[in-house]
Amino acid sequence: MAGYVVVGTQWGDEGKGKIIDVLAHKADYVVRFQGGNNAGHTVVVNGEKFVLHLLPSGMLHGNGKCIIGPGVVVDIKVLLGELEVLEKRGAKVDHLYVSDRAHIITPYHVRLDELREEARGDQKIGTTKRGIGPCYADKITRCGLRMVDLLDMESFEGKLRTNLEEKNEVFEKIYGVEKMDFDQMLAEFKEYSKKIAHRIIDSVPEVNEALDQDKFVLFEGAQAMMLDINYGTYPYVTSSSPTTAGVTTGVGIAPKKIDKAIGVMKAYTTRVGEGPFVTELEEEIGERLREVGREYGATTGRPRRCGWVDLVVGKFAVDINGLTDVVITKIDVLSGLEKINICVGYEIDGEVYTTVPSSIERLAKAKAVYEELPGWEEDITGMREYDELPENCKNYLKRVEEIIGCQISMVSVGPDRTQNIFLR
Ligand code: 2SA
Ligand code: GDP
Ligand code: MG
Repeated sequence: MAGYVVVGTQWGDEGKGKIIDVLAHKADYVVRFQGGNNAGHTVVVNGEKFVLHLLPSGMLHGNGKCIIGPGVVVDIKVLLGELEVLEKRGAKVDHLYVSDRAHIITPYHVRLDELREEARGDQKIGTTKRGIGPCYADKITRCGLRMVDLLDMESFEGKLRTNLEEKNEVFEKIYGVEKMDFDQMLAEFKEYSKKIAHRIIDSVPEVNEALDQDKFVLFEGAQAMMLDINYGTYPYVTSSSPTTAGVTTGVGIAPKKIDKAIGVMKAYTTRVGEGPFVTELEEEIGERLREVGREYGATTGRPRRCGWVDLVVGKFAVDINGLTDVVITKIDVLSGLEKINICVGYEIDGEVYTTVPSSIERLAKAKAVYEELPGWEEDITGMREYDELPENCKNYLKRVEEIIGCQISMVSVGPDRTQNIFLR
């Protein structure tokens, strides 16, 4: 046991939350490394549903420590709200810590996200409007506020004042909206500081030491490969690196400390937000996938766009993340379909490619090249052994494995933490 990473291989919502929860019962640490409360990770325990946004999906086990790592952006109000809700529902919450290096999402980031999206009109990204992009932008332009700043409110006050003065200029002059009030914002942060200070830690030495002692540390990815700032469908991406590479900078560990890279892949594809989606199905089957798979945003409630599984994307995710294992989820949603398509190439201007182009204009032109596989009728949600699965379901899994070139080690056949088939 050592460092395991769980990442999304498509456009998010593959069921990472469920898989992390399944693995977390043995974990000494569960650590988030990027993103923020744009994430919506669902965990179902004995029929009871929990949706976690900032809290790591290992929270519900309560044995290991859960850490919101240095690479995450934190909306403290949301974090305190989530802790309160979880505590009210009877869960343990004292094992949650936040890195002192994590950046803080402020109300002006949220407002900027909303205003920019509005201003882009039909060019909008389709963000979750949680302030994620503006917060990461301030981090990179070196004017961000970090959790450690909350431990010294005097210097925090000065930094907040400078930042808000600049943002207020933007609000007034560019967007023609009212300024935000400094005193009120500072008072809010003073309250937050009192409530959160005891959870702020320097997680870097602790996590490194845990890995050196062969403890089991689980790194939890949010969003996914195709939303990656460098390799996703730019600009229709999120503002962080949801890949295994993001773990090294987002937690402060060396690449050699990652022993397993697990990619979660939904048996079909969904996307929420704008941007090209080659295998999208707008007609009846897309609608069926959305209804049977209950494909609605776990944070915003937006209906997710649905389509066939895209193995050009799958192979890309295996390569970029160096995946050692793939977990296939929601394969139960495909039961009852007579034929199942898997996308094995993109046809662009008469040529067939098996790689993802960097240009979204070219990607938008791509037509999916499909291989058609026979479906199965059986309800597989109660199955727990590979041998019980219908032959056509096994064939689907074998074919996916062959094309992406990575072993499938687990198959999820329902939302509950017990609905799994372990292959290896
Ligand atoms: P942002 O808010 O700046 O990160 O948005 C940029 C793009 O990233 C997408 N994005 C997501 N895609 C899928 N799931 C996400 N989490 C929620 C969920 C989403 C929801 O679990 O369902 O509830 O709507 C997530 N977070 C960000 C986003 O759609 C933009 O395309
Ligand atoms: P995440 O963002 O990757 O954690 O995924 P979400 O929680 O946003 O979306 C996945 C949805 O599918 C949630 O509602 C889960 O409860 C559900 N789910 C996860 N695995 C399975 C599965 O194998 N079968 C079915 N039917 N639902 C699943
Ligand atoms: Mg989600």
